[in-house]
Amino acid sequence: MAFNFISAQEAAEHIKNGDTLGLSGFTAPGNPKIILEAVAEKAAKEHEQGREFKVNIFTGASTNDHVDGVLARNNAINMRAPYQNTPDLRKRINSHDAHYFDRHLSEMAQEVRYGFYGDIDYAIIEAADVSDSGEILLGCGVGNIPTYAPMAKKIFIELNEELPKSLYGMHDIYKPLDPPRRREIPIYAPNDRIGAPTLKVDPSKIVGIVRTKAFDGVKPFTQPDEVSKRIGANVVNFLVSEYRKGRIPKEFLPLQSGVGNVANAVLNYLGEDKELPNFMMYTEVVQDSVLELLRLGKCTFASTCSMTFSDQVESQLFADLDFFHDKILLRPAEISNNPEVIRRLGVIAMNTALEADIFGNVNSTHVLGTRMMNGIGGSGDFCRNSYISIFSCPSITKEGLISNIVPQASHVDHSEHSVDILITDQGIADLRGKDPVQRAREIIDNCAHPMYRELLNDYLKIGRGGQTPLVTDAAFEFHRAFSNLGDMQKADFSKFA
Ligand code: 0RQ
Repeated sequence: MAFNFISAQEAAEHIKNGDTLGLSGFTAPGNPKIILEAVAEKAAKEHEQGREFKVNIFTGASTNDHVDGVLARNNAINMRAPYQNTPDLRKRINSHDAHYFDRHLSEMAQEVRYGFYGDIDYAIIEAADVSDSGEILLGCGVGNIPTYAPMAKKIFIELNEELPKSLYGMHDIYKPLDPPRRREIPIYAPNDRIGAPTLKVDPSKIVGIVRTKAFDGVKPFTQPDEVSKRIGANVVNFLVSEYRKGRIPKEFLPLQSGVGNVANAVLNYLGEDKELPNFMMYTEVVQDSVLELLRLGKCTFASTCSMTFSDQVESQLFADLDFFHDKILLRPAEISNNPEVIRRLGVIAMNTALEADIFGNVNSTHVLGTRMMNGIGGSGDFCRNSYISIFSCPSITKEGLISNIVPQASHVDHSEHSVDILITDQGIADLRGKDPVQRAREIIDNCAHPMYRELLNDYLKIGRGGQTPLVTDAAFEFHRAFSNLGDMQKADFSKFA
């Protein structure tokens, strides 16, 4: 079939106010890069004319400035799911200009298929290659496109000439059957391949192909700071101690690691450790440190939804693709984050918290309980179903004006029932097998910053009984002190005694 090669502006002309767009990719990689910029330009022109223009955007996870950034600056997003991390969109979400619903990443595709969120008008897909019969070789992130593309009424492709065609074979495209006919997902080891190397779409739905040469634009990591290093060392010490006690099998277990500097620091420390055996990853994103671990053989295989490498590290990958080709497999989000598979494989989950409370509840999403930061992402998929669930965060933020350990989390994403281990720069709290008061002592003694320990103990002392000694009027005293006085150290529990 002969396809139409068109410009991004021509593609944008098709897209109307209120359309729902399903995009390929997961974090920056695999996202379309130029059509959404043209849609944002169109929105700006429509707004100048006094006309409404907003679209609904469904993705695999966060995107990049080419998508969420530019659309948000032009106030062109109505509904958005399931995850984002762009400052401009964050502002729109918190002012209700954009209606964001934050979903577990493993669930988004099936919920779209179940019809919960309406139709998909256009799928927009970044591709390394496309055949006449509609076989699409995807880029470095998959996300939910195996669901969005077949459901979409029409498809645009961004053919990215920077993506090597030798990516062929690194994708594993598989879509589960829906209830009541769903069968098991037949992954019994992280490197089991169950699907196809390409995404097959109906070629007659492809309205046009836009050529691009854009990189993902992922920034390299800065050197980990002292706090990240201490957290990283504590995570590795914990894993070594569990391994020595025989609580992790001899051949080790697959690891999942969230995003960010702390996660990168943890993986760097794992690379240096001589005691732990080589390991595999069953995760949703691999960052720069993982490429080095694969090169060294410390990590022997990574199943992921996205290769979230900085542009520099991505170039190294492409230059040495023969070596890495059989060591990384890119899967759809509902498979990379699949609860059934995570539970079966015994994945050790390592994610980051914004704050945790003394009873073990974790807030990953809402600053001071109200302002959306990013979203739950895959942290819930992994934490709830993992073999061991580890959350880490610094003990204090903003030079100590904020304690990341609080009497009561101001928003709960991961409850005390799903959080096994809490780690800060101060140390490790093992919450397994402990009741709420025992957990509180463990967290205050081992994870809270010394400058906040007394205040947290003051809160425990005013408890009026019950298994969880929550004091309703005092539970948010830390947050009140920060909001009203700019410093959680100004919390005062004497008035509640
Ligand atoms: O603010 O930007 O003004 O400096 O929050 O904090 O310490 O840089 O944290 O970048 O590692 O992100 C939980 C958000 C952590 C992330 C979260 C302020 C702090 C700073 C950021 P500034 P840090 P990180 C895999 C799994 C959920 C999704 C997930 C996340 C800013 O890890 O989105 O896990 N997780 N996905 O100063 C007020 C507090 C604060 C606070 C930090 N207690 N109160 N502000 N900050 N703690 C990936 C995917 O799912 C795709």
